[in-house]
Amino acid sequence: MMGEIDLKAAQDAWTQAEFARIMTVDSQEAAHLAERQHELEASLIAAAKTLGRSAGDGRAAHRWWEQERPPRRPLRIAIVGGGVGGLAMGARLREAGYDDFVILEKSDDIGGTWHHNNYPGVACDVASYFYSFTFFKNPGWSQMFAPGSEIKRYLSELADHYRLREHIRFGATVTSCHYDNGVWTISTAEGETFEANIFIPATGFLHIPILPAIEGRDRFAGEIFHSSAWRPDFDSSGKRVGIIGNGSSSVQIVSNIVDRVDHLTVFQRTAQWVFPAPNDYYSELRQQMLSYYPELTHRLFQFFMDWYNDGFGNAVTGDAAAQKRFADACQANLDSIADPELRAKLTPDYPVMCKRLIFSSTYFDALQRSNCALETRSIARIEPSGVRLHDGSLVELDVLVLATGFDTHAYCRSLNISAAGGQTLNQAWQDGARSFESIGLAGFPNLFFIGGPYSTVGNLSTMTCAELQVDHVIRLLDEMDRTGAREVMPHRDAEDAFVDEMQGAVANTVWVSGCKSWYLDAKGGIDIWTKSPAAFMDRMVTGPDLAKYHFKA
Ligand code: N01
Repeated sequence: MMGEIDLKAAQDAWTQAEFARIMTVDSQEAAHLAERQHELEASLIAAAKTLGRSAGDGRAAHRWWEQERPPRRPLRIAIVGGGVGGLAMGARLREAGYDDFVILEKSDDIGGTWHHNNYPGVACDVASYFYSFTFFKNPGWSQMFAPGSEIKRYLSELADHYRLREHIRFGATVTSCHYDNGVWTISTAEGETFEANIFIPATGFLHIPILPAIEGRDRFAGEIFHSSAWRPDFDSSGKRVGIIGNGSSSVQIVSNIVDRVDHLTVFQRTAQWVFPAPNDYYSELRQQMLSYYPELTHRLFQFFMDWYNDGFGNAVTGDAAAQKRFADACQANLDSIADPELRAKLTPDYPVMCKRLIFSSTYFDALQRSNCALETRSIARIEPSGVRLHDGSLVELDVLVLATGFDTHAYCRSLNISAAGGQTLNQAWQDGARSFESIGLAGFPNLFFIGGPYSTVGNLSTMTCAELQVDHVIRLLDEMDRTGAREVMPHRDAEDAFVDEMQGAVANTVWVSGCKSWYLDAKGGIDIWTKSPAAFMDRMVTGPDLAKYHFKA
C-alpha cells in the first residue's frame, strides 16, 4: 500500500515530469518522461483506490446546494449572454446565495463563442488546464489545446452542475436596456420585457463578425460565409477552397481542411508570427488519475497560469527579455520552412506579439502541401467564379471562407443601453469604449461588465479573466446586500484616473509597435488591459476599492 508520504512523492514526481516534458525540445527525453508518467499514473490510481479516494473531480467542494448560503435581501439580477462570462456569473451567484437571476441568451444554447464557432479545427489556443474555472476543474481534457466541442461540453456540465438552465431564457435578443430609480428595464426583439435591479452585460467581444468590404462579395456563385458561420454539416472535401485572412481562426481551419480539399488558397494581407505549439493528446489513464487528484489539476492550472502571466503577459507589456524568448521561438519556427520564397512571404515586418500571437505546430506544414497556395497579391474583387487579384489573375474557387475577424470594440453597444437622464452608452463611449477597472461605468448605476472594456489581458485565459471579474462583482453585490444600498456606480474621477492609468501604460505595450490588429480600435486607441496580468489579478482580487464607488440608499 502506498502511504501518505509516498503518495506525495509520486504526485511531485508526476508533476515534475510533466513540467519537464512540456519544456523540453528533445523528443527522446520527452518520450522517456512520458513513460515515467504512465508508470506513476498507474501507481497513483492504485493508491487512490486503496486509500478509498473517490473519483471526485474537484467539483465536490462546490456543491453549493449542500452548503449553507447566506440569506440575501431581494436583488434581481439580469445577465446578458450565456457564454463563458454569463455562465461564470451565474455559477458564482449560485454559490453566493443570489438565486434571483436570469440569463438572457439570443441563441438556442449556451456556450457563446464555443456554441457559434463550428469551423473545422476550432479549438482553444490557450492550454486547457488554464482555460478552466478554478471552481470547476476538469481532469478530463483530452488535449493540451482542447477542441471547441469539448469546451462547449465543459460549459454545458457547468450549467448543469449549477442548475443554470432553469435561469436561462434562450431566444432572447436584447434590444434596449434603460435604468431608472433602481430598476433596469430590458426589452427583447421577441417582445418580452424583464426588470432587474442589477444589469450585467456579458456579451464578450468576439461575437460580431466583420465581413470584408470587398467588391463583388454578393456575386460569388459558390458557397461564401464567415468563419464563425461555418455550418457543422458543411463538407469542403474535394472542393477548391479560398480563405481570406490568416488570423487564429484561419490558421486552425487551414491546418484542419488541407488534407481533404482539392485545393486551398490562403489570401494573406499581412504575415503573422506563429509560435510552435504541439497539441499533445492526453491518455485516458492520465485523465482517470487526475480525476482522483484534483490537487494535481490545480497544479497544472497554476503552472500554465504562471507560464502565460510571467512569460507571455510580461512580454507584451514591456519585458524585453521575455519578448526575445518568444521572438526566438517564432523565428526558429519560421526558419524551419525550406522554400525561401514561401519563408519570405511569411515573414512579418513588425515585432512578435504586436498582433495576437498565433499558436500552431501544423499551419506551416499545411501551407507547404502541394495542394495549398499562399496568395499575397492583393485582392481586387470577388467574381462569380472566384477571386480576381489586382494583377488581373483569377483564382477560381468553389468555396470562399471569410476568416476576417470580429468587431472587437463593439462590446455590448447593440444592447442600446441608457441611464436615467437619457445618457446612452454609445454617447459615453463616443471617444472609445471605457469602464472603471473593467467592471463599472460612471453614470450607469448597477451595471457591471463581464468581458467588457479593459478586461482582455493579452492572450490570457478568458475563463480566468471572467472568474476574477465575477468574484469582484459579487463583492460589490455583497456590499449592497450588507448596507441595503439600492444603487452603486463608480465615481467619475476614479474612472477618469483609471482610464488615464491604462492609457499611460499603452506606450510600453508591444501592441503599438507598428502593426494593425484587433487590439486597436478604428482610431488606433486601445481599450484592453495595458498593464501586466499580475496587475489585473491584483486589482480584481484585492478590490473593489469601495471608496471609488458611490453607494446610494
Ligand atoms: O480574426 P483576426 P480571427 N482583406 O482579426 C484579414 C480569437 N480566436 O477570427 O492582418 C484581406 O485575428 C486580416 O488581415 P490583416 C482570438 O482572440 C481564438 O482569426 O488585418 N484580409 C487577418 O488576417 C483571435 O485573435 C481562438 O491584414 C482581411 C484576418 O482577416 C480572435 O478570435 C481561435 C480583410 C482576421 O484575423 C480573432 O481571430 C480563433 C480584407 N478586407 C479565434 N479584412 C482560440 O483558439 C480582414 N482581413 C482561443
